[in-house]
Amino acid sequence: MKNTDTIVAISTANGNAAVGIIRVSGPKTDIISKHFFGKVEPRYAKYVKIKDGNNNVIDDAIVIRYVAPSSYTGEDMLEIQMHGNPILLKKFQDILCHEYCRLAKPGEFTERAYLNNKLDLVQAEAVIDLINSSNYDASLAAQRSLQGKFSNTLTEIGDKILYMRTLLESSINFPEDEIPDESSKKYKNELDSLTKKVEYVIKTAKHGLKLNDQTKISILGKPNVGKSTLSNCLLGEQASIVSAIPGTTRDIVKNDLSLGDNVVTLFDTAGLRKTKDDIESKGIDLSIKSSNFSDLILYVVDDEVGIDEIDMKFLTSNKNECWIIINKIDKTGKVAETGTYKGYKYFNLSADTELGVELLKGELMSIRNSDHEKGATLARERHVESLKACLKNLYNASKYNDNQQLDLIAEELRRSHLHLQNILGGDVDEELLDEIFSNFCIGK
Ligand SMILES: Nc1nc2c(ncn2[C@@H]2O[C@H](COP(=O)(O)OP(=O)(O)OP(=O)(O)O)[C@@H](O)[C@H]2O)c(=O)[nH]1
Ligand SMILES: [Mg+2]
Repeated sequence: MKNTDTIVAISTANGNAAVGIIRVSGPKTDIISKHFFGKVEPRYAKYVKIKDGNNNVIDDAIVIRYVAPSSYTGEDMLEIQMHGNPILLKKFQDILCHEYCRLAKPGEFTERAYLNNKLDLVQAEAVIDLINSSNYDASLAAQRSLQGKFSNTLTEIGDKILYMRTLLESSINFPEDEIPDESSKKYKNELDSLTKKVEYVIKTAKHGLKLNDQTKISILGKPNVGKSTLSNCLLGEQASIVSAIPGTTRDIVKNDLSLGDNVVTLFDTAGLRKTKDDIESKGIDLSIKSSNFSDLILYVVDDEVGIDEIDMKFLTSNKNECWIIINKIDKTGKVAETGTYKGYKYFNLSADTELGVELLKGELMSIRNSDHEKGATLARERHVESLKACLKNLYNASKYNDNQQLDLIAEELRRSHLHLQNILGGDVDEELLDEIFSNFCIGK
């Protein structure tokens, strides 16, 4: 697709910084380059002076010229690296807009890259996911999608479907060459392997959907066991009030906790007990709610009291992962250690003296690592929906294969292929494209 407009945008974040970058893309790039910077060799950094209409030097800058199709957008492009002052950047952008360009819409550079076949739609989505990823693992997963890992998987499945369609076409056109039972068996094997593959991709895509969610960790337990002391200790600040009076924490205290490369949300909650106090009881309701939406519960007990039936009842009734924190070992003299108790990971520690807390932190840091090892890719709801639709067609195809209705199998396969193509951007409508690219920042 040819774009007649030349677009410009400040691609760096707003604010004062060492460097600020203006990007230009489109057919007038060459004219702009010659007019403002003289001869610029493609892909060489050239030091230039930028002037306004009155010949005042606005800034000195580095300019890089890219020639179509070897650029991000696939068009002629310029990247002008100025000093990172928004006033200077805006001034030069205005000068360019006055005669040569219009301001780019959000994501328009990437949209042009997509329209010029530099990226498929999954990769374009991965660009924004990479920029917005909320943790390191999510950024790695987005990068894998950007490199084409997810797209390649979809293309491989699509190729297999196409191969099956050609087999079917020949069976339909030359039925005399076929032995019905044998071909039905052959198609069954192909369809089974395709269905398994798509089921697996849906599973990993659903997993990828969650990667961008910040992990939620709640600290729960009876009153006075040291939940707030543990929360403060992990955060390294006095975020919650600590006191020897049971029932101190009434509300949920929510904070961001940095764990290595990741940030998780930590919730300190009201101690669980039966109470007639209306406010405390509302707080306890919130504690229970937080235990339901958390990815991990740190269930704290006081080592002087030990784990009783009420604690076990909470642990066994909870469907989310729970680790038991046996706190206050400075009083009981136990050693700091971790192990398993009745199937639950436990940690002996003292939140007050911080004995054993490093051990817990170390384990908390590794809670996302499994995603990283699996080589996960980021996914979106629309991917999962299309994959499910593709799977439904494959199930239907298997059903028709049982009755040897070859033309109906072929039709189901055609539809399943379309759903896969839509994920990659095959036949998507403009509304969807607008929705995807409008979530980008300007200049990307
Ligand atoms: N000796 C010792 N005391 C602790 C430890 N952790 C907490 N405490 C004390 O236990 C008391 C209760 O601590 P909190 O952190 O307020 O307990 P909590 O579980 O948040 O209590 P509620 O908010 O009332 O549910 C305070 O006096 C703390 O100083 C510990 O590891 N060792
Ligand atoms: Mg508390």
